[in-house]
Amino acid sequence: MDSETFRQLYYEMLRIRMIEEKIADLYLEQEMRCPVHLSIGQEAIAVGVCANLSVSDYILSNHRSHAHYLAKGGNLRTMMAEIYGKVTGCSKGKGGSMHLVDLSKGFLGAAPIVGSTIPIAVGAALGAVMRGEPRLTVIFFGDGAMEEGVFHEAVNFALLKKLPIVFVCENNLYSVYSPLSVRQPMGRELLDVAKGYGIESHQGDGNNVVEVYEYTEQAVRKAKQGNGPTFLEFKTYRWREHCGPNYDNDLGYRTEEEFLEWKQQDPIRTFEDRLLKNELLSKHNIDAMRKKVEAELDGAIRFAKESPFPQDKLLLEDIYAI
Ligand SMILES: Cc1ncc(C[n+]2csc(CCOP(=O)(O)OP(=O)(O)O)c2C)c(N)n1
Ligand SMILES: [Mg+2]
Repeated sequence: MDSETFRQLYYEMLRIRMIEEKIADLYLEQEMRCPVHLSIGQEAIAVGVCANLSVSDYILSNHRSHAHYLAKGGNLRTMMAEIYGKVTGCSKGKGGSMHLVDLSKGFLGAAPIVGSTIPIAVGAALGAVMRGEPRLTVIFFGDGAMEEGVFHEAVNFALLKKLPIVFVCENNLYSVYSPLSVRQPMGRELLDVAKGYGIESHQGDGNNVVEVYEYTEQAVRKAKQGNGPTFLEFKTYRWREHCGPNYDNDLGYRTEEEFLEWKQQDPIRTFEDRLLKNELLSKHNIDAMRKKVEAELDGAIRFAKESPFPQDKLLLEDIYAI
């Protein structure tokens, strides 16, 4: 990996972090009226995976989709407008945070019904093969989605048809307030569940962007050579509450110690330390990057706030059910 790629990975993670922190701050104004599920703490997975994809490749996501959308090149202005419910939003203001889409960048969509986008991604991969298109599909989902039956059907079918798809499980250890220990038999890793289907599977550190990048690189190469799907499980941790801008460790479903341990493994700060130490990045570079993101964010927020709401007569147009 060259130094420019290292800097780019850092920039993409920093950008996503700053955007989501801004969303969290602005959420308190109560002008964003949709739920928001933030990926703060989980940025390395979206960035490390998407850095291997081209614009024509497809990705699909779930309720926690801002990072995926942004890492795939989705338009920030239309994302912000969507979260504000404005007609200029990427779903014309009718979807909100959990229904982002940017077809021009291969972001086919996101939906909050847990597991629902997994078979759609498999269908997208099958469609690409049937049309003879060289593109690949990545599906992002959480550990909770592996408990939906549709995950199991989808993996089996993708393997059977040798589809060019990469299954990326972001294992942040929780489904809302339920830890894996109350949802999975003791000692069984999610990786083992996937392996049971015979799909090539790997488990990596989801807070290490380079590790994520490298596992994905192999999976993408394999899929593009026509050798079928791969399952990747990346362990990580969500810093904020399941849904919303706040911290919720006081609720008692997880301990402050656990949270602080994971915070020590901040994917951005640990990578920053590494790059600074190896002189691949300077404090000056970081300041410049921050300023660039702030300017971009200011423009996107102004655009979103100044845009109109959709008119009543548009209510029943462009409505799709998946
Ligand atoms: C089919 C279905 N069941 C339950 C829910 C409620 N729900 C929304 S998000 C979520 C947790 C999903 O956990 P996971 O897949 O691990 O993603 P994470 O939120 O941890 O990123 C649940 C249970 C839902 N949206 N859809
Ligand atoms: Mg989870």
